[in-house]
Amino acid sequence: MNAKLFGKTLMLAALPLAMASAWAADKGHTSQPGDQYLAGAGAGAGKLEMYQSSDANAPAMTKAEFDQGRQIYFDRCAGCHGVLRKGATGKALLPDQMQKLGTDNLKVFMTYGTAGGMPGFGASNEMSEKEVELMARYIQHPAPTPPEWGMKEIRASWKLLVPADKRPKKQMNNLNLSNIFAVTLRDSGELALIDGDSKKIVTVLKTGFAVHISRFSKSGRYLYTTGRDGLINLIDLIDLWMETPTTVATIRTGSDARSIDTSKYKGYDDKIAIAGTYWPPAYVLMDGFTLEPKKVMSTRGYTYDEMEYHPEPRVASIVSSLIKPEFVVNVKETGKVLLVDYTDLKNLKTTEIEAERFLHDGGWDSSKRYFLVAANMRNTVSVVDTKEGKLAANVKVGVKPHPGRGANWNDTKFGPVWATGHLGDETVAVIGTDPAKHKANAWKVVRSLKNHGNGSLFIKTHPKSKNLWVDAALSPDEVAQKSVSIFDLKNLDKPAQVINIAELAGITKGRVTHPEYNKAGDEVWFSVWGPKNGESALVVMDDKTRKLKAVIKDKRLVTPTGKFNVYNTINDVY
Ligand code: DHE
Repeated sequence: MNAKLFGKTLMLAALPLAMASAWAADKGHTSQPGDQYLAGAGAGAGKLEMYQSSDANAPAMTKAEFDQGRQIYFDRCAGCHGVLRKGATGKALLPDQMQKLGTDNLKVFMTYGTAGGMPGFGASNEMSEKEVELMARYIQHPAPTPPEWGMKEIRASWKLLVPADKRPKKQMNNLNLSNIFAVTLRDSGELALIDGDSKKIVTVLKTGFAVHISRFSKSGRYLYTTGRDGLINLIDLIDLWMETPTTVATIRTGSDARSIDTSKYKGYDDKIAIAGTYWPPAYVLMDGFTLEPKKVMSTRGYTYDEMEYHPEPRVASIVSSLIKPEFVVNVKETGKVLLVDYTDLKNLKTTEIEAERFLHDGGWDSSKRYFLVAANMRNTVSVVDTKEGKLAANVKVGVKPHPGRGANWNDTKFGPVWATGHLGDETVAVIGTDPAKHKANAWKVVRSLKNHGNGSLFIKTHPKSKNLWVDAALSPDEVAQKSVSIFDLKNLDKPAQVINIAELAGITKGRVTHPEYNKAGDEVWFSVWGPKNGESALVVMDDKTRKLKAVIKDKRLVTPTGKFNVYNTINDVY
C-alpha cells in the first residue's frame, strides 16, 4: 500500500465515516475562506478546450465528466499540484500512483484533507460528494495539457482602452495618491481603491478572476494588477475622477498567473512592465504605459540540482531592482532565480542563479541589494546578491517559510535583519542581513520568535515602527487565525502581545491576514477575510498604542485579502 504517499491520513480510509469526519473537524477542516489558499484558484486554463486523454487502467469517464473534472482541477487543485500534476506545494498526482491508491482512498483525501495541509473539500462543502467521486476518478487519468499561449494570442488579447496621449496631463482628483491602498477583493474579482487618509472607498474596479496582487509604477501614477486567469489591468490613478472605467489597458499574458511588476531603475520609471505566468510557464515584457507586449520568454528547462527536464517551471515572485535595470524573476520548480536586464529587449541578457527548488514569495533586505526568497517546500530561504549576480546563501529556516515581502529592522543585538513566518510551524525566523558590518550574523537565523499559531502568511514592520506584526491566517485554530502577534522590536525576549483583530471588527467567521502600513508608518491595516457571502472588513490599528483606530465595513468589500499601499509598495518599505 502506498501509505507513504500521503502520510498518516491514509489511515482515514479505514475509519468509519463518523470518526473520520470528527477527525477532520478537529483539524479545523471546516468551511473557511482560507481553505482556498492551498486549494489553488480558478486558473483560466480550466476554461480552455483540451484533448481528453484516456488510460485503460483508469476508471471510465464520459467526456462531460472529464471536462467537469478538468475545470474543478484548475479551480481547486492546480495552484498547489501544478497544471501537469508534477507537484510543488502539493504532492505530485501522477496517474500510476493515483491508480494504486484507487478511487475510495482518493475520495477520503479529498473529503477530509491531509495532515500535510490539503483542505478537506468534501467536509467543508467546497465540493459535493458527487464531485469528490468524479475527481477521485479524474486524477487517475493522465493530466491534459492546456494549450500554449504565445505572442500571437498575447497580442490578440491586448486592449488599449485609453492611448497614452489621450490621458490627462495632470492629476484630475484631490486624492493623496501616495497613501492610496489597492485592496484585493479576491472572490469578486475586483479591486477596491481606498483613500488611506479618509479611509473611504474611492472606487471598485473589475479585474481578472480571483485577482491576486497589485504593484505600482515608479512614478506612482499607474497600478498594475493580475488575476489568476492571467488578465492584467493597467489603471491610471490620476484619472480616478472619471465615471468611465479607469482601466486604461488590459492584456492576457497566459492562462494562469500570480505576479507582476514594473521597472524602477533610474531613467526607466514606468517604462517596462513584466508579468509572470504559471501556465504557460513564462514571463512577458511589456510597454509600461500601454501594456503592448514586447517579448515572451519561456522558463521551461532543467532543475538546478538534478538537472531533470521540467515542463512546468512556474514563475513565482518578481521584484524590480532599484540598484540595477533588472527584474528578479523566481522560477519555482527549477529553483532558479533569473536577473533579467531590461536595457535591451532585443538582445536580452539574463543571469541565471542556482538557488533552491520551489521558490515562492520574498522581499528585499533593507539595503535593497539582497533578495530573500522562500523555497517553501525545502524549508529554506535563498539569498540572492543582486549586485554580484550570485547566490549569497541558502538559509535553513522552519517548516514552509511564507514571508510575503518579509520584515526588516535594525536588531538591538544582531544589526540589520529580515524575518519570515512559517506555514508549517509557530516560529518566526530572523536572519542577519549585513555581511559588511555584522559578518558573523549574516545569513544565519539569529533569533527564532514564537508566533501565536502556525499557518502564518504575512509579517510586517516599518522603519518608523518599534513593532513587528505577524498573522496566523491559515492556523487550524479558529482563534489563532483571527489574531495577530505583536512583538516589541526593542525587547524581543518578551513574549508577543496577541490581539484578536476579527473580534475588534465584530466578525465571527473569517481569517485575519496581510498587515500593511500606511505611508506615515503609524497605522497597520489588516484584512478580515470572511466568506464570499458573509461579512468581511478592514481593520486599522494604531501602531504606537496597538489600539483600534478604525473598522472599514462596506458590502462592496467582498473577501478582502492583500492590501498594497502606493508609497510602501513602490519603495519596498517593509
Ligand atoms: Fe499568493 C504573493 C502565489 C494563494 C495572497 N502569492 C504571492 C506570490 C506568489 C503567490 C508567487 C509572490 C508574488 C510577487 O511578489 O511577485 N498564492 C500563490 C499561490 O500559488 C497560492 C499558494 C495558491 C493559488 O492558487 O494561488 C497563493 N495568495 C494565495 C491566497 O490564497 C492568498 C492568501 C489570498 C488571495 O488573495 O488569493 C494570497 N499572495 C497573496 C498576497 C501576496 C501574495 C497578498 C502579496 C504579498 C505582498 O505583501 O507583496
